[in-house]
Amino acid sequence: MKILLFASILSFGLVNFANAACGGAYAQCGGENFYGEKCCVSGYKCVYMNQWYSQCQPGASSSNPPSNNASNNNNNDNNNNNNNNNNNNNNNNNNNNNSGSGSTQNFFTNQIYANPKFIEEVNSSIPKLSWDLQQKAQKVKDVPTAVWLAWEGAPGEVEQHLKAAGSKTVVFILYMIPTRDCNSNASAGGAGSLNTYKGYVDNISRTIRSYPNSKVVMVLEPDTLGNLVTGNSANCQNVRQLHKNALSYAVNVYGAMNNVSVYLDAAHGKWLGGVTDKVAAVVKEILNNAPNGKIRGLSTNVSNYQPIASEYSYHQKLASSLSAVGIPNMHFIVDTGRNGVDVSAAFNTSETWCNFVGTGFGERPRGNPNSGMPLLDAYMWLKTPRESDGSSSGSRADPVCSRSDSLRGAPDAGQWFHDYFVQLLRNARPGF
Ligand SMILES: *[C@@H]1O[C@H](CO)[C@@H](O)[C@H](O)[C@H]1NC(C)=O
Ligand SMILES: *[C@@H]1O[C@H](CO)[C@@H](O)[C@H](O)[C@H]1NC(C)=O
Ligand SMILES: *[C@@H]1O[C@H](CO)[C@@H](O)[C@H](O)[C@H]1NC(C)=O
Ligand SMILES: *[C@@H]1O[C@H](CO)[C@@H](O)[C@H](O)[C@H]1NC(C)=O
Ligand SMILES: *[C@@H]1O[C@H](CO)[C@@H](O)[C@H](O)[C@H]1NC(C)=O
Ligand SMILES: *[C@@H]1O[C@H](CO)[C@@H](O)[C@H](O)[C@H]1NC(C)=O
Ligand SMILES: *[C@@H]1O[C@H](CO)[C@@H](O)[C@H](O)[C@H]1NC(C)=O
Ligand SMILES: CC(=O)N[C@H]1CO[C@H](CO)[C@@H](O)[C@@H]1O
Repeated sequence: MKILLFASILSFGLVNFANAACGGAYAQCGGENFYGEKCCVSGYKCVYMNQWYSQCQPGASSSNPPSNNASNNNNNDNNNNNNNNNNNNNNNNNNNNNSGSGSTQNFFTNQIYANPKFIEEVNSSIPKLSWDLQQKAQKVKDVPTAVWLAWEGAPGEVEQHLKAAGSKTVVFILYMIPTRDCNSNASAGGAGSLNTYKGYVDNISRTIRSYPNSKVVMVLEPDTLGNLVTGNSANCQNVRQLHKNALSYAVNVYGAMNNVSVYLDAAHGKWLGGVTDKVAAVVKEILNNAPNGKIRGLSTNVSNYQPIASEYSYHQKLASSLSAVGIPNMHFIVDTGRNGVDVSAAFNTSETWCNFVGTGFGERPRGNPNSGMPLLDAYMWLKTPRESDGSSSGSRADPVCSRSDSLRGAPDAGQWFHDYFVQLLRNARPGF
């Protein structure tokens, strides 16, 4: 791990220094704690994005570093630093809502790219199955699943997916925020620092820009919004500002791109359904600090098991809380990878999340799946089913994974879990 991390820092260095003194396309050129060159190569100008970041964007070059209090941003000041639930229903300030320049299209109505890694994993399970299940598993290989960008080498994998996808929509899930999963241990990790995280975000955006005909959905940071709203552990409390800054940064970059539709992950209804006003306040804060970026909406139920109807009522509540703070027209995507069987009645606590027993594959991914649920952009298999949520043994053991409602024998989070795949396949609704 250490060696890989070092290698990735080194290659950022090379990218930056290869262009001599001034920043190249979309490089950072200013912001608090930025000590690099505050100028851009010819053909680019240094554009102020927020207090932490200015970026070299196409345009007449300028030798002046951007001011840290650019006039188009100073209306944000009094909103950023108070958390006193002020209601902004009458706020007409265009910088204070979801007003960046990026895409707000529903890219799920396009054909969706199937991640070859999932196909390989299914392939690896097929020889161990009965003939009957083998036939079903062959069909599972056609189902599109999201591509997780969740380790230090992941930015380097983006290009191969964009190339392979052609005109299909690629769904990425960025899961690299520093001190990820602050409330538990199973998925702990993420970028080593906010600056490293920004480097990942920039690197990925640079690659996407070099495929201008691609269509990309970017789901940002499962669990983070949930932990920002309800994470009471000291671990989570200590990183609240860091997490908000990281999300703002990512929204500001991806949410300004034409061919990227951004969804912030909003956990699931059982977790946040009772506090949608608090979720909306945090989303507003994040968007306020991302003046160039806009989001298409929010994703929910990633890696969880809530039934669609109950998630949809969460979507409706969340949409109206967001509207009330000046963020209208939000859309939603829901993870249906593992919700074929409604196991919610069997949940003893809302903390259940690990390799739950009795589940099955759910609805197949598609855009505008239900005319009765107009806020819903898509069903999507976001969590790669059936990769483990976590394990009950080893150095990353999590107590939740040893509960009697978690399937035995799980490997560490993210590893292929054959027995769970078999369970999902047997219990799939609709069946294969
Ligand atoms: C940055 O992006 C390039 C592709 O543009 C990739 O080859 C490289 O590995 C990436 N570096 C890191 C540290 O992610
Ligand atoms: C901030 O803006 C004011 C007014 O435009 C200007 O006088 C001041 O120098 C600026 N401060 C910085 C740090 O750029
Ligand atoms: C999966 O297996 C099939 C048949 O064995 C093979 O043709 C295909 O290339 C494999 N796909 C991947 C992604 O490994
Ligand atoms: C995570 O691991 C640390 C160190 O082993 C332990 O102190 C802590 O209680 C664990 N947290 C959870 C939520 O399991
Ligand atoms: C921002 O929100 C206000 C009302 O809250 C609305 O009038 C305005 O059109 C919005 N701006 C954009 C660009 O969506
Ligand atoms: C959420 O996930 C669970 C389990 O994967 C599934 O049963 C449920 O239907 C999903 N909810 C929605 C709205 O898709
Ligand atoms: C959940 O609660 C039921 C009844 O209260 C109990 O029988 C069951 O063992 C519990 N399951 C777990 C995993 O704790
Ligand atoms: C679907 C879509 O929005 N495509 C756009 C991708 O970006 C290029 C250039 O940035 C535009 O020309 C496309 O219209």
